[in-house]
Amino acid sequence: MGTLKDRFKAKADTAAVEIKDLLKEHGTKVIGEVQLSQVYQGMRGITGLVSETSLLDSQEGIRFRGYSIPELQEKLPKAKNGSEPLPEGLFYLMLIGELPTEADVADLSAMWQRRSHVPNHVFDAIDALPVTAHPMTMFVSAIMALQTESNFAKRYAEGINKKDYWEPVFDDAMDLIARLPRVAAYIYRRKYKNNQHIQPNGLLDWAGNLAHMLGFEDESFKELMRLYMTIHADHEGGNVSAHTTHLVGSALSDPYLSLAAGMNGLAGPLHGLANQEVVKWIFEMREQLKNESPSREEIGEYVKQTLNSGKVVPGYGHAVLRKTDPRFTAQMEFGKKHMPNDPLVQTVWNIYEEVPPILQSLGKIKNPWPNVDAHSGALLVHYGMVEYEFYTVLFGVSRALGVLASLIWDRALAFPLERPKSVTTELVKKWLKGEDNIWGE
Ligand code: NMX
Ligand code: MLT
Repeated sequence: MGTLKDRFKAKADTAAVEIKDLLKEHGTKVIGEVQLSQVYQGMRGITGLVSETSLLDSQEGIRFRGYSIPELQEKLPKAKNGSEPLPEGLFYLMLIGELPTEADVADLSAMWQRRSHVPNHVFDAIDALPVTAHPMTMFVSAIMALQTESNFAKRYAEGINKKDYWEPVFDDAMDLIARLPRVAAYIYRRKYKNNQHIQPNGLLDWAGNLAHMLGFEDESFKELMRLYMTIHADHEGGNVSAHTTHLVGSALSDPYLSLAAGMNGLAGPLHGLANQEVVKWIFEMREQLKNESPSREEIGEYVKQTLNSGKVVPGYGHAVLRKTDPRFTAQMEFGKKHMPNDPLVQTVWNIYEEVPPILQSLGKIKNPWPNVDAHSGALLVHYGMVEYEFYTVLFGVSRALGVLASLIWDRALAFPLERPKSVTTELVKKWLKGEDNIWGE
């Protein structure tokens, strides 16, 4: 069967020929219309990207290479005595397009273990920041410090042939994924655990080892990390972190530069930072009400107060989804199994009852349902990880799986520099008066 790299190369070569033929025959087909408002409103609904690793349906939610989250939970290999999927398996699926065997997943775990060494200067770079710096600032700085290790940057400087770009990108992606858990755990232990670090355990799987290095030995926390790292990994290509990684990679910026850019996008409160915002918002509600278990009526009043002060309700709404996010549901199921009586988790479920009708009543919000971030923090708090500013780093470690698998595909398929056209309002006004023909009318 060959190495993972060989398997990927065979898949990519076949796909490249298929795409070439497809474009030769159908390349001039028109796939849609663009309205002026879409150009001003975040390009919603404009298809402009190809991303092979996953596809989002507004009603159904995410499918990774055709598999829904419950299907992944059923079909992907698990840890010994575990019941959640191993994220190694999801990465294999996203990269190769086929379900892995137990042996494929064990090989990937071993490969990431072998590549997991983090050079000292990366820890020095983190240490150079004040301990008060946000964990995402530390995370992005560490990824940038790791860039000294880029195979792609070295090979490009030596004059690599463009048909071989994918190969050092593959190696950089593997190295990065292997190293991120150590980096994340270092940030957590430095900032919150008095700089008391925990050495990796070479016998554990990638997510289990992350849990261990963070300092959580509870078996069900390890299971949570496996589920968490699986469900946050990818959300098709247009979300801010995936799109940014892809865009920056299209300039042939190496995977370290590209991922750091994507992670800067993930650090925004409308994207991945929403997970910290949710728990912060609930803690503030409990503080204001002096009540650990607010009633549904109290929650409703607090939601209205949030909206009246011109703020968003964190964890609710989505640019594409129009139903409850299946990633929320998967976490709710985990909560029901492992911690049904936890007061914070129950509050998250009460918020789920209370928020959608209120948002719906405003008439302008396209999706009143919860997204992935509405639930994740409460599960972490249950195990004692109360430091909510750290949560987006966990999201980032997981998101690296999807965006880096995609980046390998981008280079293997020789996708070009991304450079859409922009216009000025002045030009739009001229076009509307018939004084300019920019859109051919
Ligand atoms: N609370 C209050 N207002 C909202 C919310 C919300 N949760 N969601 C959307 N709106 C508002 C939005 O701000 C906009 O208002 P205005 O016309 O005054 O500018 C209006 O409703 C229409 O927005 P939509 O078209 O429904 O949503 P859009 O696609 O622009 O934005 C989000 C999507 C996700 C940015 C938005 O729903 C939001 O801000 N949600 C809260 C933050 C959040 O949970 N983000 C995490 C997303 C998932 N992730 O991990 O990335
Ligand atoms: C994500 O996981 O990237 C978010 O749900 C945002 C998105 O898909 O736009």
